[in-house]
Amino acid sequence: MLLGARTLVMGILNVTPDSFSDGGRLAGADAAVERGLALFEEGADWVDVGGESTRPGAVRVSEAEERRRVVPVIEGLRRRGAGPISVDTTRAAVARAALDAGADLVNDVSGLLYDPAMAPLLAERGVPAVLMHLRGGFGEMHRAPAYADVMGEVVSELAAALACAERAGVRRERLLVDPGIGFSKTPEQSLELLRRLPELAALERPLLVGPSRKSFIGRLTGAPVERRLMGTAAAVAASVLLGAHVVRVHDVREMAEVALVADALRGDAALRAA
Ligand code: PMM
Repeated sequence: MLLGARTLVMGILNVTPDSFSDGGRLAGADAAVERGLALFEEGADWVDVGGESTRPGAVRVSEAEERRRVVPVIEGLRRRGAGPISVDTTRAAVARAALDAGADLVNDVSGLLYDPAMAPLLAERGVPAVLMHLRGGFGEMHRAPAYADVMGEVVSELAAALACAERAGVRRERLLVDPGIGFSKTPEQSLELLRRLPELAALERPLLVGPSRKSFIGRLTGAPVERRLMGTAAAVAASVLLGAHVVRVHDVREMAEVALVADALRGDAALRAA
């Protein structure tokens, strides 16, 4: 995957009962595969498959259930020749099963915090991974702790996650970082992170940003989650202009256009180092 030539669009494929609730499990997996193929058609450079909701108030699913949700979908997408695919999980066993099923990379929203087996797995398999910033355990990730300097602390905690990965034998070149918009941050803190995105360049890793439909947009516009397209477009444009290499979005067709225009406005797309 070429990082740096232009901003990549990561399409979100949430395989949770509330996303594909019609029919039984197989019908659900088939529908999810079709949706994933549609995301690629719409212009996704890669698709992120997740089997555990991290929305506020979500309860943990069992490891077996999470695996049962994502593996058939990844296998199905692979059978149809689609990729690259990431698995959105904090559990090493789920990541391993997803990689065995054909996933190319791992997206860990806990930045290696939740499962001590994740870093060794990434080292063993030699796959790229996204390390996202959050604080607190699964039930606490949407509580905003006190930060004296939110971006300063996100940078130093992501630096610690990168160091943890390297100690386990993961090559730094394989890692991307993500400030975790909306995760253990207030809407104001999410906005501050977006505004101060260039500071993450200090980590010298490609930057992934996930503002899509998040509550900081709702707080500003008053729009419910299904009407946050334009707010998302503004946040995606700003992210690209401020240095994102990848944007994680639900509305792929629209945000691919936003990213294209923002890339052209920035004008240095071809020159950016990954
Ligand atoms: N946000 C969500 C889930 N996974 N992964 C990364 N790397 N960055 C994010 O911002 C992120 C994520 C929650 O959003 P969703 O429930 O709308 O998918």
